Amino acid sequence: MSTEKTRDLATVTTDDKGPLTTNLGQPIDTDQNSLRVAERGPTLLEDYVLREKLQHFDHERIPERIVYARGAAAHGYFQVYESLADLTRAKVLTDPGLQTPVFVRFSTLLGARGSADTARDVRGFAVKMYTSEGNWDIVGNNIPVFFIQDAVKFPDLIHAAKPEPHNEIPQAATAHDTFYDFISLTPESLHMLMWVMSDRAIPRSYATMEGFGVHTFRLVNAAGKSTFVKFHWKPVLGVHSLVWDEAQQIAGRDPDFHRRDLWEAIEDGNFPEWELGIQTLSEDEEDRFDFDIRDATKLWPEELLPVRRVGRLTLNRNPDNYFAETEQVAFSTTNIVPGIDFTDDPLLQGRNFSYQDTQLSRLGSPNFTELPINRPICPVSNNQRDARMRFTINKGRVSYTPASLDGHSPDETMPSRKGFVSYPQTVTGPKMRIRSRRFSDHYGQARLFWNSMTPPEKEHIVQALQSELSKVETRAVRQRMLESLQTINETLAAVVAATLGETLPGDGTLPELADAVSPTSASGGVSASKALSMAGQPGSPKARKVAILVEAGVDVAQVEALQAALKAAGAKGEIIGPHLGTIPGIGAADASVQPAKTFASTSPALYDALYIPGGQSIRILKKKGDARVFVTQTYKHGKAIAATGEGVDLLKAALPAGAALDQLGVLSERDTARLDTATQRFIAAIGSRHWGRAALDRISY
Ligand code: HDE
Repeated sequence: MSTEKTRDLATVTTDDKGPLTTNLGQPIDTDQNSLRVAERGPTLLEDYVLREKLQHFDHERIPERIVYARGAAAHGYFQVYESLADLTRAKVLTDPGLQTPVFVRFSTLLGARGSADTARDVRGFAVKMYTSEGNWDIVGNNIPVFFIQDAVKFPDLIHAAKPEPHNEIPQAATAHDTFYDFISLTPESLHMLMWVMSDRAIPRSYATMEGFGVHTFRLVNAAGKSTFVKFHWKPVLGVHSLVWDEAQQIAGRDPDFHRRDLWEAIEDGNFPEWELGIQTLSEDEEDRFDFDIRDATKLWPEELLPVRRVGRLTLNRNPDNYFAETEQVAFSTTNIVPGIDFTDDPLLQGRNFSYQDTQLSRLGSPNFTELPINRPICPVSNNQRDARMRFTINKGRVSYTPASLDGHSPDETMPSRKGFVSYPQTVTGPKMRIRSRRFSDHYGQARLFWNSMTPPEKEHIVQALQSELSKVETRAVRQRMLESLQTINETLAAVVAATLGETLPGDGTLPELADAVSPTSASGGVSASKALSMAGQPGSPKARKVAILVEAGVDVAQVEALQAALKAAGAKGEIIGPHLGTIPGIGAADASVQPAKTFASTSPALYDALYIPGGQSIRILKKKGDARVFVTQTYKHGKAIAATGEGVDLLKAALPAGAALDQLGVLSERDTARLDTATQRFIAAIGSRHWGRAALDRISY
């Protein structure tokens, strides 16, 4: 007698091997044709195979996220360096021997699911840690402050920022009237606006972004002592960005730029890494600053409260299935573990309601917590039952408490005090719909951010504002925005005003951006903070991509030498030629290269640096507009360029007189005997941008 093998109820993954079946396991003869009467007759209603397949397809989409719809994610782990038991009793932060599994989803706030990765926007940085005490989510951003102070304004902010409702234009962009109408009437948003106009809003990759928990949280230790905390993720590769012109080109050339980069970095073994940082403030220091620590439009200057690096997050595995994992993952600020708690930040309080609510509408049932990507790694035990798509088969008849049947389980953790216990904060006072007076300084930290920028960073902010506000059609809104900018810095406002055809009081000469600083307030007395600037970040070649231009007659040895050196440094060279297949070169007999891309399939915007190897190829490349554009665009975007041997001729021919040569990341080495040192200098230059080159539009051709 044979018994059917008992089905493993926990099985949730499949590689779809074996015979083709229906969703209920019935083997199917074929699904290439539907069931019909004779060869040319009508299809039969009886065809359950067809109906099941179409019905499943018809329901394949779930509503995209209202915000942060466009995203990409990866698996990894988190490990704390040393026990933080003095601050918290959370196991994930107290056991250095523990590798806690994590799933991290990066996203853009505004665009729809199919929008371009490189839009100017805040990036979501949502971390789910599957700890032994339940899931802990830090649902953060790559910008440390938010647009608004109170959750009740969130729908207004998002309605104003999303495409305008009458024509759904523009997609994934803040450059339109309703956004600036709202911003110009909401001064609390100006600090975040400065960040969004800066290069932070166009990151080079997810691996080169900082992450922030934004709100002030609490850490609570075993003795019940609470310490205020801000969470930071510091990228090991440093913070790096694109430039605006480049980001816009990438949006067309490769809208998947960031998700592709994340995917490829992990497949190549270049695992993205961040250190967890904490800034802490003791309970009795709550009122130490001239701003309220519960105000999410304020950061804590690192000069006052340095960031302590306490652990490391590594992303080392791509998801197997985008929908099942990245699309169905459900984050929530309420996913916290014993040892971590909330504060009365009014934005956080509203979020604590919103996330669970949104999952019900997206995922359709409170059982979304049972989906593989959402369920915790520790046991779940309570008296909750039923609802749509229940996966767990609870045994026994007790689904209530108190109960005496079935051994009366699960037990509350109260007697042991080992479970989550809310911090017993004292709260008194009348109920009122009011904003705290300690939240009222909206300009001080916007000025702090502006003051902290280097001249090129200031220039980029100005260019972004000029570009955005030029697209605002209503003059009154543009003028109101200029008034807002004036409250941050007069020079900033004047330079933007000039592009908008407006003049501000003054003698009409445009002031120097470099000297534009403003008095700060609400910043604990700090007037400029190095931590806010992206200058001086580590510039690693790891995971960077270099374009190598070839044509027939290229010196293959030069190409191979660079490829090998790049590989050793964790970077990648991509050969770009006139066609795919084999390009004959010079060197050993049969020397040749195989391009991965052609000028038709790629663009200089997609690379971190450019290499022009020597050879007879240069004679052809010099005559090619595409090759010259590669040089000028790479130069314009501040990226490293190296030319060796005859390659120097193309470099000189393409760059106009007055362009930087042999300085600021532009390197030429005619003597091929010195290839090695040239290569090493080049590789050292590809992980950073080189500002200070004379801009092409200020050079005469
Ligand atoms: Fe969110 N936010 N948010 N948010 N948020 C969502 O939840 C919301 C806010 C953030 O990769 C939604 O599952 C309200 C701040 C990220 O899946 C929704 C308020 C910060 C993600 C929601 C805020 C964030 C979300 C939409 C004002 C930075 C994507 C889909 C009180 C600290 C997570 C979803 C992912 C997603 C509500 C403000 C970050 C609707 C009401 C501040 C990274 O629930």
